Parts: sequence; structure tokens; C-alpha cells
Amino acid sequence: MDVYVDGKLVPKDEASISVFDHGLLYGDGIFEGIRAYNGRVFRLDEHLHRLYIGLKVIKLHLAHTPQELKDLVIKTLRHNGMRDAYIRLVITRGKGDLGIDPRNCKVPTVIIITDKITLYPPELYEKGLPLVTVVARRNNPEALNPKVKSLNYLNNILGRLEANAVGAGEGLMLNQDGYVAEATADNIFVVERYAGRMRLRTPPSYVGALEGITRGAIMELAPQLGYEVLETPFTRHGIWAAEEAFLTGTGAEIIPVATLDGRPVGDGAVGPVTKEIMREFKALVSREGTPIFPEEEGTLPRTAAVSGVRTHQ
Ligand code: PXG
Repeated sequence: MDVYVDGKLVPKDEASISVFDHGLLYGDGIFEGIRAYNGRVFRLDEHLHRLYIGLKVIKLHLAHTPQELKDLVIKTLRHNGMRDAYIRLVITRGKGDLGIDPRNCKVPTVIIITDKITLYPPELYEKGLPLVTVVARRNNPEALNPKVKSLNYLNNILGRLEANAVGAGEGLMLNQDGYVAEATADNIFVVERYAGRMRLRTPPSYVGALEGITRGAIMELAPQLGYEVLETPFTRHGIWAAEEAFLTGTGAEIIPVATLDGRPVGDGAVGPVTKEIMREFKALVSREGTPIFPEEEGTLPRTAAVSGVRTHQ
């Protein structure tokens, strides 16, 4: 597997950047985690959109246009002959000197890694994962907005260390006011019963959550399946009171939550709404996406939609 770095594709063991790169020295940069399923990159334009907004916020000017970057991602996947991949796109401020001033960095570093995917163990998708509330609060949006997928992940890593210490699958992060923000690397949804029907709720991004691409896909998909989605703040009470809860992320996809802080969510089993959303999300990723090998289009059988839900593209 070759890695794209600084304009070249090099074997992964030789891929390197300078120790003076400000991505390393200060976490000064933006990244994306993207998935390819069976020869198609899921929501590549949405990932690039989020990336370019992040770059704009941190005033990191990249000479590449989104289309050029998109072409480079596809080129790297084609070069490596990869149909299923976890793609890590990293843009750093580039090489500078030992001062934090970004003006020392003349050329941004562009890295594209296309690797295999490591998933949560399959039994967690069948039984749900144990989630624990961590003491570390999610970054205050006034300090570093969690909407920016920056190379500064220490806030989340501190949360993950707490979750790991008690053997939990993920850590639930609250914001400064005690509202549920997100998990350390995933967004959260609850399924609640209201007026005899089930509906979904997820924290709005202003509470302190990344606007996840998977979250966005679920917010589009759920209404097509007849579930209203509310984007309003809730505390842990909203999880205690919920029938079901699940996490969403590019790596995890949709993963059910079995317990919060040792207490079952709903009846503790994976609920029917979560199961339906998991199934429909699988169908969605297999029917849409940017083709890596467009010459195959029309010859490849596209997996049929499970429920005939409208396609995105
Ligand atoms: N919140 C945070 C803090 C994240 O880092 C998500 C939510 C979900 O967003 P997406 O756009 O992926 O639906 C993320 C994404 C990993 C890994 O290797 C983490 C993410 C994505 C891919 C892999 O742990 N986090």
C-alpha cells in the first residue's frame, strides 16, 4: 500500500513528514476519515465540504481545489487497487520553525492514507456497547469549535482514556453546561416514544458536536422511514428516558448503546428502530458513492435497496 504525501505516492513504510511540520508540533491542521464500500467512496463531496470549511476557519490556504483533492483521493485508491478502504485525508500547516506562528509555514502538507478498516468487534453490533459518561467535558465551542475536525484530538483522547479505564466501548462527553454533546469519536442519537410513535433526537452541533457525515445521512434517512428527527439539546435524562440509543461515525457506522454508566438503555437489548436504521444504512452505503473505477459502472451489479428508499445522488 502506497501513501500519498507531498505530491508523491510512496510505500507506506517510507512515507514521512518533517519533524518541523506544525501538524506534529502544534496539531495545526484538519483531517477527514472517509470510507469506501465496494468500489465507491461514501459521501466524498460532503467530507471535502467539511474539510474545506475547517481549512477556512483556521485560515489554512490550500492551493488544491476540492475537485483536485477529490481526484487525488480516487487516484490513490486506484493506485492501491482498493475497493473497501478507510481513507485518512490530512492537511497540515506544513513545515515551519519552532514558533507557533503559522506564517512560518509556506506549503501545507497533504497526506492521503488508504488503509484497511478496523471495526468494533461484531458482538457489540449484536448486543450493543457499554457507554460511560466521562468527566472530561467536550471542548468549549468558543475555544475550539468541535465542528472543526482538527488535528487537536486531545480533548477526545482524554475522554477515551477514561472510558478505556473502566472497560467501556465509548465515552459520552457532555458540554460545559451538562448537555450531551457526543461520544469521543461518534455522534449520538436517542430513540424516544412520543404520542405512540417513535422519533429520533440528536444534539445540535452548537451544543458541541461534530456535524458527522454519518449523522447527516441518518437525519436524511430516518424521515424517509417515517421517523421524525429532532435536533435539540438533552441531558443524560434524555438517554435514561429513551427506548433506544445508538452512536454514528464513519468507522463505527451505526452501533447500538446497551448501557449508560452501567444502567440499561431501554430494556438493554438492541431495539427495533436501531436495527432498522442499521439495515437501511448498510443498504445506503452500498448503493451510493463516488466510483473509484468508473470504467466498471454499468457492469457491476448494484446491491438492491432494502426498502426502495430514494437514493442520494
Ligand atoms: N464526533 C467526533 C469527535 C468524531 O471524531 C464523529 C463524531 C463522527 O463523524 P463522521 O463524519 O465520521 O460520521 C467523529 C468521526 C477512528 C475514527 O479511527 C473516528 C472518526 C471517524 C473515522 C474513524 O477512531 N470520527
